[in-house]
Amino acid sequence: MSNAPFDLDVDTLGNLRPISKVVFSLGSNQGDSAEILQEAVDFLADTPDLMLVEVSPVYETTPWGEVQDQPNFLNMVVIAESTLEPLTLLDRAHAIEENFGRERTIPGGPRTLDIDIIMVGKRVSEDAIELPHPHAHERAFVLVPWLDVDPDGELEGHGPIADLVEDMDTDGVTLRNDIVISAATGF
Ligand code: PH2
Ligand code: MG
Ligand code: MG
Repeated sequence: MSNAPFDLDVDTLGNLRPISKVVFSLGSNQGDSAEILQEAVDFLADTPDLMLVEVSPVYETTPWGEVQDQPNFLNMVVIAESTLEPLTLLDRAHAIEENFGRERTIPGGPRTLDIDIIMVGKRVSEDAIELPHPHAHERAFVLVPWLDVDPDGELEGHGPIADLVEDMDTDGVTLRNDIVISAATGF
């Protein structure tokens, strides 16, 4: 995917807001995770002023971080174009999580659905959301599926995804091509 249209991260068209490339990471390790991911993608696709561009394959991934004693996750990445502000995108992500009964008990613990905003164009740290996501560059479960659908992609502040993946341990990240998530991409 070329980065060309997303370089237009300025308001050149009067009242129209700039279109940004948005990268979401989705994860689930509770409930029917494959079904939850499909429905989450549908909810993202139904969001006004947000158009899906790419939906990655699904990976089964071993738990990353402090909480190791929990089931494997299913993870995937969705790339979109949007004129929405990062905090509006975050509100929408939280609303979709809540629809699946997401509970915020153990940080980094098991969840029915997690939607993380990895990047919004070239935007950096906003009030209530750190951009790009502070851990994205070190998480194979984010970068491996992202690379699949955006081989020329770059993580703002960290460089090409391909280089980051090449230098990282991807052992715990396994393609699940038996799970197919579909999306009307609009293209
Ligand atoms: N999410 C976390 C913590 N650890 N590990 C994997 N494999 N996948 C996740 O989505 C994940 C995690 C916190 O959001
Ligand atoms: Mg997360
Ligand atoms: Mg989250």
